[in-house]
Amino acid sequence: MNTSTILLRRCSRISVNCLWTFSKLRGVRKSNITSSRTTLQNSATVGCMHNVGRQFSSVAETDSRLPLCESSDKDAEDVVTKNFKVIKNFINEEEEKSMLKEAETYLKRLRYEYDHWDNAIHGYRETEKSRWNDTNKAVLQRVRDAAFEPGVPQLVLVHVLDLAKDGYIKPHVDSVKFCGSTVTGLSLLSSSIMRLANEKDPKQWVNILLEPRSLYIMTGQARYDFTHEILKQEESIFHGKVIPRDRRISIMCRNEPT
Ligand SMILES: O=C(O)CCC(=O)C(=O)O
Repeated sequence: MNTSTILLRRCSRISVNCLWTFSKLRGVRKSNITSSRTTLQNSATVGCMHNVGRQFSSVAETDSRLPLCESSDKDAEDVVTKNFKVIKNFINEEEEKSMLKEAETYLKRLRYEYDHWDNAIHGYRETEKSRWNDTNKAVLQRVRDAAFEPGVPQLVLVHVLDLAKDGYIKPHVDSVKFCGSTVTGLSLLSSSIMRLANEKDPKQWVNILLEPRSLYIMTGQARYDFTHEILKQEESIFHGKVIPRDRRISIMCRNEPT
């Protein structure tokens, strides 16, 4: 798969005019993408806080859960907590460095792109990789084992997306033509906030804090019925606190479309 397939995945169900270059991934990139195994340790299945009119009320929190998300309302939160999982510290710092090093060998040859044709991502460069060194292969296998049930056909290529400090991803749903029910991603380098919003009613939203070295697993309704985006620096506020954005690299695996 080359750059053209990534873009097509990203083309929005809504914005139909996808060029046949570089973007199958992001199916619905709307202007204005899990089956989760619960047995993994250190997994913080989003414990959420409603944020209505800046009155925070704690919901579904237990001592072992961190408030990794905030939401507009309970309905949105219910859907997302069932279909979106964050596993903190899925990889250690050494593994992070190793993934970065290998991704960087290719990324450094690319320029960050702005004003992209589909207006979907701002300030990014990306690639898809099938060959990884043995250390990183083992990490990716752990990712796949955590996200996909045994036997689920998966896309062989791993998507590497490098967002600059001022980069951001607009709301979209990954194309159902090019991507199956589950999207899983390792976040490297910088924290960021992923916002999921109900496609039919964007007032229903959930913000999820993605910390470096964490893994998210998005599936089902969160993948199909909610758009996802990575908030830009100016909007990167979580529970009233600024989450500084810096360069962020995500390493994503997906399953094949059904
Ligand atoms: O960077 C991420 O974690 C999400 C990327 C994304 O939304 C996409 O490639 O469609």
